[in-house]
Amino acid sequence: MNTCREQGAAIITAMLVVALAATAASFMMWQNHLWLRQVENLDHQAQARWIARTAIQWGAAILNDDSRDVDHEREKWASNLPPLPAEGGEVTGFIRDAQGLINLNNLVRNGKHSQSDVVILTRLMIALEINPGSINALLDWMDADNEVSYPGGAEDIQYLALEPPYRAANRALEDVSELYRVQGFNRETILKLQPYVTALPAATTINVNTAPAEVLMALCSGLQLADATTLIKRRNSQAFKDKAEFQKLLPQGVQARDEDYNVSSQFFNASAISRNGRVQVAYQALLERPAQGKTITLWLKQIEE
Ligand SMILES: [Ca+2]
Ligand SMILES: [Ca+2]
Repeated sequence: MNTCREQGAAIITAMLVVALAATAASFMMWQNHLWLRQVENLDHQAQARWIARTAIQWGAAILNDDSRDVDHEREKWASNLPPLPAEGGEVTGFIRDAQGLINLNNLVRNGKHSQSDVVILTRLMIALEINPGSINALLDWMDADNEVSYPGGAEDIQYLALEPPYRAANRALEDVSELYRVQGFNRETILKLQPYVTALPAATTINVNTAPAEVLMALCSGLQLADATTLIKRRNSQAFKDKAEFQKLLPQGVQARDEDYNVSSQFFNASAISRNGRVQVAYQALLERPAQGKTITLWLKQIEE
């Protein structure tokens, strides 16, 4: 009996050992497979990043070759890059004129509030049905001093009372998303504003060859939507070649301040999306094309998807 029991135990032990060995082997295979996939993903990610960055550099090269006197949406830089095969994946991208938008950093010039830019942003906010009262808080956020502009302004004293407390930036905006920290702006107003505003590292003019109707209406006092649409139709068939031509086409009584607009641009936003294997990456960049010399990348960031 004892021998039979011992034999049975030995068989069960042997079966257990075999089962354990099989489990260990399949675990090791699974780990190997996982490791290989991770290596492959990292490789695809590196490739996709490199290709997206190259596409943005390619965009900068197109801007270098473009005529700088006039910039409009029928030029080569403005056409979307169709999905192109690249290193086993594909890449696509586009460039948009950053000066078709209202530059919020124009509001404070040389440390001082710029009333003409306040007027432009006020017109935009009223058209978008946003209370323009929060503009004073934005001026305070960017101006160098700590004196509150009334009404609606806010400096350290207001922000330090919040939980968690923080201070006013007292410098130009780095990104439009910074508005979330400015008193009076909320998600709803920022989402409404975002298609029409930008934050550029220098004071800029609005390019009337690329600005949407809402921005043209904010730029020109008395311009109605129908007039803005007519101007856009005209520039779609023939871009405004200079400021005098744009001025001449404005309806009677409508005015734009000469210092506030132009027909060309210096700042552009470039985007590239690249796919490689299972990986997709997206990059955004701000490009500056000076009056002379090559286009430079002011910042480049990977966008989380
Ligand atoms: Ca051009
Ligand atoms: Ca301030």
